[in-house]
Amino acid sequence: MHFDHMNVRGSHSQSRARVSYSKLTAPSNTMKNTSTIGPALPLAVASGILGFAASASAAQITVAGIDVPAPQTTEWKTSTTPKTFDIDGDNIYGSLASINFTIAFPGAQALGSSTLGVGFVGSGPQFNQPEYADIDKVTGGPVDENAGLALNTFTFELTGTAEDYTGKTVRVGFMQDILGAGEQPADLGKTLELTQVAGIGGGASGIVPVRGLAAGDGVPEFYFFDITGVVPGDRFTINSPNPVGAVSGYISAGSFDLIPEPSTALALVTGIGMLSMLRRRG
Ligand SMILES: [Ca+2]
Ligand SMILES: [Ca+2]
Repeated sequence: MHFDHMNVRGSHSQSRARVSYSKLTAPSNTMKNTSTIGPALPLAVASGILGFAASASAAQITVAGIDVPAPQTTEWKTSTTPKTFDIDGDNIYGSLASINFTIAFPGAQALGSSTLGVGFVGSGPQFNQPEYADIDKVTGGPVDENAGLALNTFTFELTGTAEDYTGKTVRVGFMQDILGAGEQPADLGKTLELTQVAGIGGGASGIVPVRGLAAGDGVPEFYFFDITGVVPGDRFTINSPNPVGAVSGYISAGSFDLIPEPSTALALVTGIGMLSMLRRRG
């Protein structure tokens, strides 16, 4: 476990963070936040009840892909748009669960649930403004809705049974660059880091620069992370600290896909190989 993100977090002053916060949260005359995504059940159901097998191995977090561009990001729910980083076979990001902050969280399960899915543990304050980027509705494209966001941080729990995760990889993606034109020049110096915060293990992805720390252009990108060795009840936090002199860090829409067991993937690769051999013969 390491705490590099805390160094980044500590590199700005409280006063700057406060200024940044007000920039990002300037009220809109035309739209108000109607709701905030929250836990499906009271937190009394929270972890600590589950007994984890001491022999289970710790979850591992790796970076799968960064700066994955439009249109596959904005059209994340449109299956006819090719998806470079979706390998569960349906060409849709977020087949297991998806969240668009302030709007909906299909696939959400109660914390501690034995049903496969994702539990909402907590997030920074959530916002949605009319000038934010248009993305496919979280409940299904191609109809669009505004991308919402959570300031700085979002923590989730992976729910289900041990069998649900054995030998599999959970691929999680989070959008960036959804702010309106007025905030894009200051949407720079951003980073993301995914860290395990509860359960077995305490790994981290390492710090991922967003757009190479460059300013935004309002065309959203996805940042993907892979988690292996999951034990139900494991919790993870995606952090985007406040950079100095810029608008606040934020997490926008998130996708969760469960990648089939390696044996299945291998069979697919083998099948493709055989197809190409047949083509060469034909
Ligand atoms: Ca998928
Ligand atoms: Ca962009």
